[in-house]
Amino acid sequence: MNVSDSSFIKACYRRNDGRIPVWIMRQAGRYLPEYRAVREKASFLELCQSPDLIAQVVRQPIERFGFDAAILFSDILTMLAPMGMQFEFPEGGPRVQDPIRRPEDIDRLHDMDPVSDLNFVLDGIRQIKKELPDTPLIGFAGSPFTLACYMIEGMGSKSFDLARRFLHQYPKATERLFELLVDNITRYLNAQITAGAEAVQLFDSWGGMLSREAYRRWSAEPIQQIFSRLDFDGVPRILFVNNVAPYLDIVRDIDCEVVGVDFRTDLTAAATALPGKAVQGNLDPSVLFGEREQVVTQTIRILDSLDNHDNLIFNLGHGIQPETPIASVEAVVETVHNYRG
Ligand code: 1CP
Repeated sequence: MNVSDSSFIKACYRRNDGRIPVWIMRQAGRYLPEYRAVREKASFLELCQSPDLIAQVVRQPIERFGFDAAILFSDILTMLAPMGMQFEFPEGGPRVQDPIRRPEDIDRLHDMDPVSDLNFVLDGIRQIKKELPDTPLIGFAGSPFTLACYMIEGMGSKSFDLARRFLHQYPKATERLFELLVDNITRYLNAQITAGAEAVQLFDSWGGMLSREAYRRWSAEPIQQIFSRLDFDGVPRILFVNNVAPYLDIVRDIDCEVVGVDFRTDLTAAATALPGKAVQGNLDPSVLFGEREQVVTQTIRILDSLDNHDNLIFNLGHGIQPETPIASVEAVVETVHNYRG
């Protein structure tokens, strides 16, 4: 089958008349016993650098659940190392060495070349396409603001106060940092497309913490710059915003095919506010810890809430959590696939 005729790609372009496609964010990961088995033999960073292991873990959830799209296995931080910023992944999330705290800290960052610096990612993409030729493959990167959050804060945070302060303390340095991020993210995504990614998703995981004014300047504008510079003909551009509700009118004006909607946001309201775009979402990942009947009911509630299903890609409203019961994921996929077509 041609990937462009898949339900996922057709839904991205709002012309799917068959079965509703479903995939889930973080679908290759710690809730899967077969992923944990790979991780017993390789650290997370080793896994991210091995094209064979990348392809192996990308295939795992596709083979187990029959998801309609695959996502590259990597991390949003992967591209920072060749830009001059090292990091580790101890238990409990990423740790960046020497985070940016002052404008001069930006001086040691530089451009990277995806083809020479991140060839293991591009080889991973080529390997996935060899092993999964018929399943659409989503490449990805973090949004400039989300990457800046980790670069400044140095680790995950509830509110990323240091990052949000930096924007106002050092506006000129922030501009310099974001220009560097926009250029490098754009080249990275274009290299992923050239290697075989058939869709791309930007994860704006933490933009949803910004004021509307700051969101416009430091999330929406740089994202628009990236999207406008992608070689995207036939490659749908997906923007996931965690907590998109306050910014729907701003996101409406971003030129992309699909908006990923978080679980706090009403999917009907999002679909109405985003004419001409497909929507992806938005089951609360914690629902999967409930009884099967509840999982099915909540899945159907989301499906029933939309009049038009030609432009829907079913997903969770954020990443799946590590202890999630496998049976709940099966229930979601079965319910979505049996809903129509
Ligand atoms: O121990 C392990 O195996 C590592 C856990 C893990 C995994 C499986 C991390 C560390 N990253 C990943 C893979 C990953 N990360 C993928 C590919 C897998 C897939 O989707 O199937 C993707 C797309 C990401 C993207 C990512 N990394 C985001 C954006 C998505 C989101 O959840 O909002 C973010 C914010 C990160 C940073 C990160 N990397 C890892 C963790 C635990 C985190 C979050 C840290 C925090 O809470 O701030």
